[in-house]
Amino acid sequence: MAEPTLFEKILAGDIPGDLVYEDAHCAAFRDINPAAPLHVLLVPRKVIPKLSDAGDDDVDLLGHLMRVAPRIAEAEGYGDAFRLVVNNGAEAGQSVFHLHLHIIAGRPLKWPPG
Ligand code: IU
Repeated sequence: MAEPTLFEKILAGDIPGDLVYEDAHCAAFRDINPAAPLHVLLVPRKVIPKLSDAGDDDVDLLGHLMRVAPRIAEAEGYGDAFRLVVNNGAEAGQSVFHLHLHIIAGRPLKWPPG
């Protein structure tokens, strides 16, 4: 068995996390180092290290995440303006290798991102 990822431990309650959403397929918790007034990480329970590792079998799961993310933003009061970010790979800024969507909102968001 592989060592559980940090996010598996948070989802399992083994490490404290501020959960805002959970269902059978994914869960979301507040980022420990928020980049905006709303900064939630939406994480599939299935460990896919990064988006480019997802396979055709994961299409339903990925679609589910894209359906859940706006609902979380809405529930948090930011349904009209939020940003989703997936960092894929260390050079793109990924530091935790368990696929996650950043849901960011609550301040003006510049384009292009840095
Ligand atoms: P990244 O896309 O892999 O870089 O995002 C990882 C995020 O996980 C990052 O925004 C961290 O602040 C966040 N995080 C966390 O919420 N709790 C933790 O214990 C650790 C990182 I370590």
